[in-house]
Amino acid sequence: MKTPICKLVGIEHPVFQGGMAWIADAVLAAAVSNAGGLGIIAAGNAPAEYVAGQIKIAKTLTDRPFGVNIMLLSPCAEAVAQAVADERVAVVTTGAGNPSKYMNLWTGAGIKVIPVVASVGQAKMVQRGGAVAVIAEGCESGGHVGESTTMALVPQVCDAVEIPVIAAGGIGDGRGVAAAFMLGAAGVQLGTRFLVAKECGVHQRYKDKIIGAKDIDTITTGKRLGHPVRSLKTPFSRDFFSKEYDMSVTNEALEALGEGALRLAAVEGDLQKGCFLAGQIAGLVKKEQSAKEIINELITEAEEILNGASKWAK
Ligand code: TUI
Repeated sequence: MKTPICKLVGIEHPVFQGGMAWIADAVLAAAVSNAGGLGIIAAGNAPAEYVAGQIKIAKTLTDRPFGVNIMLLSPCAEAVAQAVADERVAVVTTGAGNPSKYMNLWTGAGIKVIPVVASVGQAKMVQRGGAVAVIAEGCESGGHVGESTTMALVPQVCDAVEIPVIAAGGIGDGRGVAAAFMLGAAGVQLGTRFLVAKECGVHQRYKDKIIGAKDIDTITTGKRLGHPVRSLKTPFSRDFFSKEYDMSVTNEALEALGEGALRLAAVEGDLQKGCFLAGQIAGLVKKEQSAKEIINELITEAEEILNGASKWAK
């Protein structure tokens, strides 16, 4: 299955691994890239030195292209932006903000910039700024979410821009991949499915929570603070949710509640205080597999569906 994104980025299969803060490190990214997809190191809130170190490790683990995801709300975003330019990574993806002020720095370093967007307006803006492709992420995704679903967002973004569109949010198997192509996407990005990859070093309890999750086991919190985030229903997220609707709790207190919660989930596997970001597709993710097995399964399933897709049409 070859699409324009394969040639553009230099990958075998049109599958990106989502940049998951505290989770997607050099080992996972290299495993995905070695399996023919695009592995992505997540910068999250980490300092530039950490990100530069991970890039160097990834370069020892794979000869293939990989990317770095820059979380634009991070206090370290500026320094990380410079570090990826210095390291000349193949691809930069961005999330949770407007990447315009860094576009010239990255494109000048020969980096292919592929921002994550949650609306048509954002997609048009980053195309104007020099993005080579765009990731349209629906609110089925884990982590920071916009308003539109993948089903509604992807075809509208495809109509609005000339650059290739990668669909994200709610994709967990070959059916989702095939559906994304039907909406006009040239590729897909998956986070939750790769979180349970054998090469993913996240805490085992996090993987077990994903594998045990049902369809309705995620919740969005943080809308009051201006950045809604989807995570698994846990004591942490239920507590946050109730405090969010309690106006005697200040915004500062609410912000403080979330501090460190991603690390507690990903590194410590803290079932009480951790924030386990996950997409709505978690209910579909049933086992740990290698990155190669995941990608091969996605592609085989999608090809089979797409080849039989004319079954209902004349
Ligand atoms: O970024 C994500 N997912 C994330 S980021 C994250 S870490 C975090 N920590 C604390 C608070 C919030 C997040 C966990 N998961 N996905 C990509 C994404 N980007 N979804 C939506 C957007 C987005 C939002 C606003 C993209 C652009 C944008 O632009 C705003 C503007 O000013 O134009």
